[in-house]
Amino acid sequence: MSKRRLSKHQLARISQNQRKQLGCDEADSVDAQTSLEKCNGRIISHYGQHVDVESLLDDDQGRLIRCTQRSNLPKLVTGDLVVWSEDGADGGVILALGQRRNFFGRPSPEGQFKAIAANIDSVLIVFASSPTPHVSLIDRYLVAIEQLHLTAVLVLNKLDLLNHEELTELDHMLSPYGSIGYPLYKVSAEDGRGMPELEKALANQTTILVGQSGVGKSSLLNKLNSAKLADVAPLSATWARGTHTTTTSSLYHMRGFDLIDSPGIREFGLGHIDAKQVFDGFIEFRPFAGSCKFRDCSHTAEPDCAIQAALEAGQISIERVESYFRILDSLNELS
Ligand SMILES: Nc1nc2c(ncn2[C@@H]2O[C@H](COP(=O)(O)OP(=O)(O)OP(=O)(O)O)[C@@H](O)[C@H]2O)c(=O)[nH]1
Ligand SMILES: [Mg+2]
Ligand SMILES: [Zn+2]
Repeated sequence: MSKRRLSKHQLARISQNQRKQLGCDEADSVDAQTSLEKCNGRIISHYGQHVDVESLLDDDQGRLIRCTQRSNLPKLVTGDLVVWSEDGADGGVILALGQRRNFFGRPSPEGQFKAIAANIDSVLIVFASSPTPHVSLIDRYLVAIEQLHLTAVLVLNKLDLLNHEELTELDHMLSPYGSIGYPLYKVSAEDGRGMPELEKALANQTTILVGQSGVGKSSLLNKLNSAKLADVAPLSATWARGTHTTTTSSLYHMRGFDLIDSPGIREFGLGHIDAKQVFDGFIEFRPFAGSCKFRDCSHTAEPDCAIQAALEAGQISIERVESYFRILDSLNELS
């Protein structure tokens, strides 16, 4: 945070100049997303009423400014490009939101979609042997990621904790994902195993780390950096669950890539997604879409079902088909 002390008069002048330079006068409509050339900052962290913005101005690159936002703007998230200006009191105010290339998010408990991060290239789904991984959670993430046209990468962390038998069991659980074509990295944030390969995959990208609390998202972030960046805490002894240590999504500049650490979740709802989108989210099913005898085939007991035929032919896995039906059932429970 800047400790520069400027007089109110100086700050007002700078602010006025910035607005002129950015072609953003007071009367501009800030409801619409502004073109990216006008943006002079990026949100790197979000704290309730405030956001931390890093300056993208040539003579001010990287300076952090704590900003409030104009009330007519939508909810801003980490990674958003914005137009900001000094507020006359050592902080700033966000005037406009730059066009979002994309975003990642999930529904709030009330079922409304809530963006978590914007302008990202890929989503790293992190899981580990403890807390226990669930195929249905991975598949829910994949459906949401596919629906948003983002790239998914799977990361099995805490490899150092696994004996041969446990690793074989997890390999079995993960084998369908490799066949479908999702990249999978097996790593340890503890002893560094697999980290160079993972780091290579992150080059020149902005990636968000997601997953259950306690799987080691912040530990991976720290391991990929030479100094500690984010707090890490042990799992609760009673439940072997994470303790929700990270409470806000924050963007970090790493060596040749950006990472966004996000708060761990307990479950990932798909309240914002319909049955067709669930089907499309199982990308290996897509070649068979529209090939069933009946247009409204439920892929359960109808004759000449292309999904059942693909399953019998070993083209899709039973685990994924079961997971698909479990997710559909959970949508029906919600409605
Ligand atoms: N043995 C082992 N422990 C790990 C590894 N990665 C993380 N841990 C431990 O797992 C616990 C949770 O790690 P965090 O990095 O805080 O997990 P997180 O996913 O960021 O959790 P939230 O911020 O709550 O979402 C800590 O005690 C870490 O030291 C690993 O590769 N091996
Ligand atoms: Mg964390
Ligand atoms: Zn069918």
